[in-house]
Amino acid sequence: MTDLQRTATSGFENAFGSEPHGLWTAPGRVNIIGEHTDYNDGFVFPMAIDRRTVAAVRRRDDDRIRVSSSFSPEIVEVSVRALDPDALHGWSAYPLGVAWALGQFGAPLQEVPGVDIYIHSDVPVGAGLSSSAAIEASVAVALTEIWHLDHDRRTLAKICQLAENRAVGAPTGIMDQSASLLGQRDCGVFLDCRSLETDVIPLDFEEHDLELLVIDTRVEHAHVSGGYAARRASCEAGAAALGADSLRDVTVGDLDRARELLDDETFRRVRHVVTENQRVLDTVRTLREHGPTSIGELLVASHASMRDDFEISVPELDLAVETSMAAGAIGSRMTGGGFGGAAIALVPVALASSVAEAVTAAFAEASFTAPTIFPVRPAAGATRES
Ligand code: GAF
Repeated sequence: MTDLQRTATSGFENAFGSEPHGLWTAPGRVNIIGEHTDYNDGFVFPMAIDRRTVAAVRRRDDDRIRVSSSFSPEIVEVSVRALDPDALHGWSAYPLGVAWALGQFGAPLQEVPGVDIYIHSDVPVGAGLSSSAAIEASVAVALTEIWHLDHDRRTLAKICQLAENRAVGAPTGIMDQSASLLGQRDCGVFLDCRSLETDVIPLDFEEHDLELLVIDTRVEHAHVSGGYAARRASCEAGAAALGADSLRDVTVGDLDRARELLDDETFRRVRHVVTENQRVLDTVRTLREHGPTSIGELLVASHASMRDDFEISVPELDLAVETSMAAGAIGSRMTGGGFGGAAIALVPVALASSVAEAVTAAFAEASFTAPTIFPVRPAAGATRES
């Protein structure tokens, strides 16, 4: 048993006074490339990371569902029969939202037994590494098993997304939940967010003497309000003005026409999504043909597009990218929804410490909060551990 699993087990015992029946875990993710393309029916290429959330769960004999966690000692209790997405608040909206959303996809909530759930995680919260999707996915796989449901992973991703959209109130796409549920060790998940077809692509960083660093700027972000929803609205307005169902149907060749039809800001939002979709396809092709050392320019171009056209970067993220590139990274970009959170830097192993030192020094020089920098590996998706 890992330390994480041991802590989750003892946390469960302290909160509920008995042993869990099982431990289910799900990873956070970094997105290699394809940002704000998921809710535009586009392409994304994330990977699950070796930071995980544990859901320790025990089936009950009544209809109660109780949740507690290591980041909030309160126990929230409701009846499974009375789950209501409008009545859920705070962190418990994630696990309870998943239970509710399973009901929307056919789980007989009037009959299933209650459960006690304790959540413990080493996915940093607010860093843009999908700590929320990791909670959702760990609870989704646990309840699927305990309630004898029969959903495949793609359906579970939709269920988790529904929980996030409806119970938490964040208008996110399906990328994070898909990465957490479909990730595989040493691979990235290439996902077509329209068809939900996936292809698992090897990310053999080690073989190429590469390491993927996460640079957590510690500028916290949230997607329930503000910029994320505004960007989504701009994309929808842009697609409508161009007569397209979604920006997936707009190509690089349509951009001249888009420039004439749209106001400057909407045009730049559209151009980011359209060119980002193309960069995802180019990244996957380049990886297949030439391996990970060749994707750096695409990562940097993606960051520039988010900084200049989509305007979701912050000075800390720009500094992390610029400094890591100057210190020898092969590629670097902000990852996730933006407005804070983390950047990734793909670096030769031999330069990993000097890149990290250079970024830390540059942050100190700029009087920014010290970043947290750590390597991540492509990891397996949600699973039962014991
Ligand atoms: C967040 C969202 F949750 C994802 O759905 C995705 O839109 C991402 O931001 C941006 O690519 O992580």
